Amino acid sequence: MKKVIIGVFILAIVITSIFVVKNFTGNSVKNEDVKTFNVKAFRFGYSPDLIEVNKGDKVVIEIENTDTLHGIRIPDLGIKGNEVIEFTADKTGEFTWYCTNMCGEGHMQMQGKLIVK
Ligand SMILES: [Cu+2]
Repeated sequence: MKKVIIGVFILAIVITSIFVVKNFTGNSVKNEDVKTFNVKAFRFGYSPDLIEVNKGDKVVIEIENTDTLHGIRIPDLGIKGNEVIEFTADKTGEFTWYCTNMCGEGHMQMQGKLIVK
């Protein structure tokens, strides 16, 4: 019986420690540089169609589909989304983005550019 009580006690300490470590890590993530952009998507383009961030930035792009569903996909980074994309810019370069959803005859020409410096 004593062993069971000690076991439960140790388990409680371990679980508490995990929560403390998790919260600590969560707080440090909030201190990172988060860059949020609002991009309007329309037939057949984006506004803005050029976004610049720094390497290491956490990037959030909110996509405002103004007429029909468009979205953004950045094949070189393996990212896509219809309403929002979130990622950490861990690679420098210029990355072209495209429309995610077939939206009409100009769909293939819809693009924008992400520059990571
Ligand atoms: Cu499209």
